[in-house]
This record gives sequence, C-alpha cells and structure tokens, in this order.
Amino acid sequence: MGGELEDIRRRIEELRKEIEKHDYMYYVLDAPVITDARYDRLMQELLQLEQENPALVTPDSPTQRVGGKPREGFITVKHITPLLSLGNAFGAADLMDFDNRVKTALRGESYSYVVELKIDGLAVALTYQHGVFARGATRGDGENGEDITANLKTIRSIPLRLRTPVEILEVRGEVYMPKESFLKLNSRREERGEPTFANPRNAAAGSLRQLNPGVTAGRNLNIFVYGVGALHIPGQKPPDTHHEALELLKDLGFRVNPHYLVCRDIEEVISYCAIWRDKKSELPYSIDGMVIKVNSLAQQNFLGATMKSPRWAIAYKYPPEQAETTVKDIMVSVGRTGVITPTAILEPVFIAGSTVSKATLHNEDMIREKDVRIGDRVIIHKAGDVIPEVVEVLKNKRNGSEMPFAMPSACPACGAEVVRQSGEAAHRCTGAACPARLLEGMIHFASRGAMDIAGLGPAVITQLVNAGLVRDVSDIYKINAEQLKQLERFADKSADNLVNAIEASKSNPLHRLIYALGIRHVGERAARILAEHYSNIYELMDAKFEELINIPEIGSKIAESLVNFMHEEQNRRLIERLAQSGVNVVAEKKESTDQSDFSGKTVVLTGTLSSLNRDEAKEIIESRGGKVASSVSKKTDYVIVGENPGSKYDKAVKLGVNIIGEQEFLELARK
Ligand code: 1X8
Repeated sequence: MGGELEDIRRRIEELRKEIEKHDYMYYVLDAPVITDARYDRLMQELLQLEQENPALVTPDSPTQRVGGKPREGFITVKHITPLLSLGNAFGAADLMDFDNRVKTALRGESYSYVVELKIDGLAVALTYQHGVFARGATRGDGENGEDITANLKTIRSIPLRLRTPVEILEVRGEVYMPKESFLKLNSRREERGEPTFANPRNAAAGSLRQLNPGVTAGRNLNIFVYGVGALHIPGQKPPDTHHEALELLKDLGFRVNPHYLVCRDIEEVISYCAIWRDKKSELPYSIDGMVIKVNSLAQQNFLGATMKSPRWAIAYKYPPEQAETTVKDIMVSVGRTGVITPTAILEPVFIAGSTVSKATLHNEDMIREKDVRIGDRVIIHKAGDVIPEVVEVLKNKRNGSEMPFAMPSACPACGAEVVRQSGEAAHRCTGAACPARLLEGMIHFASRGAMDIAGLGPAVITQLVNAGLVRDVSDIYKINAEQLKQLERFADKSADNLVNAIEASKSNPLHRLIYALGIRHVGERAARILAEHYSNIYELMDAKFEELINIPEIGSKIAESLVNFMHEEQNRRLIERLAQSGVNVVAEKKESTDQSDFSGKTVVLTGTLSSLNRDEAKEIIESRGGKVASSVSKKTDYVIVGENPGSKYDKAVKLGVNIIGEQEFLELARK
C-alpha cells in the first residue's frame, strides 16, 4: 500500500503549499484571493489527513500554528547576533549631528539612507533552519531573550517555511497589536472585569508573554520584519544594501512595512520624517518615530557599533502629541463589575488624528496625584496613540474657581455604598442588586459553580433583563413558564426545563448560595468553609470582622469584603427575598447531597491533575469503594477534570454528569 501512502503524502504537501500561499496572500499581502469558506475547507482536509496519518505531521505544517500546549515558563536563549538598541534623535538638529558623524567616519565616500517607520511594539528575532521557522525570541537584554516560538507561530504573517529554502537565516522584526484590535481587546476585558492594557504596546507584550499559545492566537498580533541578522543563500549574491535586504525579505515571504524610502541626503530624510509626523495617526498601528539607516551594508559594517547601539542607524522620536484644553466636568461611571471609574469631560480638542472630548482619569489616586480639578486647564495626550489621558495640570493657569473632585460615596447607578478596599486602587459599588452590575452578577449567580441553573446562560439572562422580567437575582425565582414562552426561541419544553432547573436550585447546599452572591474575594473554597462554619446565612450576615478572620483560611481581604457586602442594606434585603422565595439558606449537618465517599460510584478521570498522577487518583477512589472507568456514559457518577481535559469532559457536559475539579475531588476524598 506504499503507493496510497505516497498519494496521501503528496496531497498533504499540496494542501500545505496551497494554504501557505493563501496565508501569504491574506496576511502578508493583505490581498486574499479565496473566500474564508474555501480556505476553511482546505484546512479541514489537511487536518483530517494529518489526524489519520499522525506520522506525516511536521512542525512547519499550517495546522501547527496553535498546536502548542501551555508551558511552565520560557527558556532563555542567546541571540546569534545581539539585538542592539538605537540611539535617539529628537529633532532635525540631532539628525544633522548624526549625519555629520556618518560623513566624517566615511571620509568623503558617498552614501545614502533608508528611512522606515518605527513600529511601537516589541522587537523579536526569528531563526530559520533549512528554510523552516525554528525559533523565535524576544529581544530581552539584547544578548539573551526568551524563547517564544510557540506564541510567534500563531502570528499568521510569520512564514513557517520560507519561499526559498535558506540554510540559516535570522531576521528581526517588531510584533505589534493593531489599534483596533487593542480597543476591542480592552472592551472585552472591561466587560469581564479584567484589568485593561494601557496601550497597544503593553497589550502586545502581555500577549506574547502568555504561557498558553491559545491565548496569544486570539490576540490578533502582527509583525513587520525590518532586518537581517545572519544570511547565506547558496548560489545567490547577498544583498549589498539595506534596501536590497528589505526586498529580499519580501521575496522570502516576510511582511515588510511598505513605507520605507531611500534618501540621498539628510535633508530628504528630515522632510520624510516630517511627512509621517503628520500622517502617523492615519495608520492602523502605532509608530513612535522613524528609523534612519545607512543604506550600504559594507558601510554599515565599516561604521560598526558602540557598546550599546550601531553607528549606522538612529531612531528619530516624535514628540508625543499633546494638546491643551479645559476640564469641564468629572463624571463617574459604573462598570459591569462595579468598578467606579472617573472620566474627565473635556472641551473638545483635535489630537493625533481625532477629536477628543473625554479622558480617563483611572482612579482616585491618579486624580489626587495630578491634582486634577473641575475647571482646570490641562495637557492631554494619547497613550500609545490611542487612549486620551491627562498628562499634567497647568496650575499656573488657575484662577481659584476650580473645584476639587471627590469620589462619590454612593453608587451613581443604585445608591449603594461605594468602598475602596485596602490595597486596591479602584472604588467599587457594593450593591449586589445594582443595575449596572446586573447582567454580570446574574450570569455568575446561575453559573455552574454557583447556583448551577442549567439553561440559564448569558444569552437567556440578557433576554430576561431586556424583557424586564428580572431586576435582580431574586426575580429569577418569580419567573413562570408562561412568561418564558413569550420570549423568542423559547419552546414549551425549554421553558418547562428552565423553570424546573430554577426550582431545583432552591435546594442547593448553602455554600453554593454564598458563592453565587458574587461577594468579592469569596470564591468557591471560601464559600464552602463559611458554610461549614455557620449554620445559616443569617449568622454569616451578622458575622464580625474579627470573628471571620479567625476562621482558618479566611483572610482579612475576604473578611473585609464580606463585612462590606453584608453591611449594605440592599444586599440584606436581596438575601431576604431569596430566602422568601424558598432558596435554601441553612447549612446541612454533615453533607447530605454531596457524597462523603466513592462507595459504589463510577468515576472517570480526564486531563492532568496537578497534585497527583492518574494511578494515585485511582488508588484514592478504589480505596473508598469506587470504580474508575475509562469512558463516560450516563452511568458515570463523577467526572474528575484536570488541566487540558479531553473529549470525556465534553461528553460529561453533554450527558449532564457531575463534573468536579481537582480541589473538590480531594475534599471529597478527605471526608
Ligand atoms: C527598532 C525598530 C526598528 C524598525 C522599526 N520599528 C522598530 N521598533 C525598523 O528598522 N524599521 S529597528 C529597531 C532597533 O534596531 N532597535
């Protein structure tokens, strides 16, 4: 059957070439020639063939861009040739000085320059062996960087194979995040209550430093390649100039920024830099200046480098664009996680390509540090060319009418008390029924670790909120099937199922309710501990700080947050309403719903557990009278899920089998 395998091999190669071509067209040239659907079909066919013939999978296959597993950390690697940093020029005079140094050193030889955009991202070095992408590293300290190969492979404009196989090649480039992707990423993070990135550069850095390449893959990073380290192409004349090197990089399949210009003298350089100072805000990515390089590679070589930077290149840094305006007001808004953010309302000014009428003030400390007052004249800029910020207050322009600002003590959305917990910069609304936090709070309430109401996911919750059926989580228990059936996409059966699931959640053990309330810092484990310590929710509502911190594993952060939460009247009323609807608020005496051992139970393990191996887990289960099975069925009692679970996990979800994590498993085993 060798012929058949040969056919498969040939087809795989054909598909890879085809996919590479389209990746190149789409990601490097920005000129796609086939539809997404056709591209997906090619990829599907390749994936299938590789799955059936694992021996034919190679690391340079387009299927391997996001194949990597999460790692523990990054390995340090030494660069073949060090990545130097550039000297800086801040104006035309500095450029003239640079030109004079070059002129003197070259003793009357003629020379030219190449001027390129200076991308505001992270420098990386890519190494190719025999034409295959072998390693990618961060700049690090210039001598040694971190091996981030798996993360770089997710960037589709980085070729995994060169269009001409070269024995050894090292190229340099700048990885960046487009402005638009950055804004989208930040708003997604804001919605989820995760900290946002200050600028696209930090976002790119954070994305490249991910231990899980799957996360990097979702971040829409891109690269411009701008330099060659080591290069030898057999039978081909090496480039004489940087300009030729850029052309060669393009031929090899790299994404090279198109806006470079060969200049005959420094005057041309200066006027090209001036052009981009005015046009840079039109670019879909941030640049922080221009890079000027002596064109001839022989002359570059001759000029050499100092300890820190090459003598043949310099970075021309644009002054950050700033504008002066007036703070008309300071407003606060409540995010979906309850964080209260102050924003300066500005007299509109044009800056870096757009009119700005608001600037984030981040938090109280920042306002205090800069002493921003309503009525102040201020200087603003755009962090990373994107996010408007107050740089400084022009205090000498004050006339005494300016008003200092204080964070509100009551939430502007619901009136609940606003607190700033020790060690945190943010103020937060403590109201669990705050309308600004409603959606997020409700999604958490119904989620798996919490009240675990099947069928009440984010989409349905959004529908319920929009239809005005729920104003806080206690309203969930007032919904009836008739109301649900009025909603779009609700059939009789699904409405009945949801009502049943809601009803069933009333008898959840107390720890689930405590966790479901979404009290900051009170996770599943803390909720369990609290539920074991108190006999009902009322005791917890009146618990004092000193009492709470004396409970093992309950620290001051949790205690402070709990006391704040229970202190808020609307939260107490919410708990009261839940209790009145029949939600269980009483702790069980010694576990009734959770099994105390595994006797007679069938258990399936999937994924990697962090604290014990498979055999050890099996031993624990068997020693407690349980049986470990290899596949999930309706008869399975528990599926224990570790890191990177396989299809067994999906199956368990589908069949509604009890899924428990490592922590919970160990707790059960301890009983
Ligand atoms: C840094 C950068 C260079 C270029 C573009 N963007 C950068 N951030 C370029 O050469 N086009 S060169 C460079 C460096 O050598 N440190």
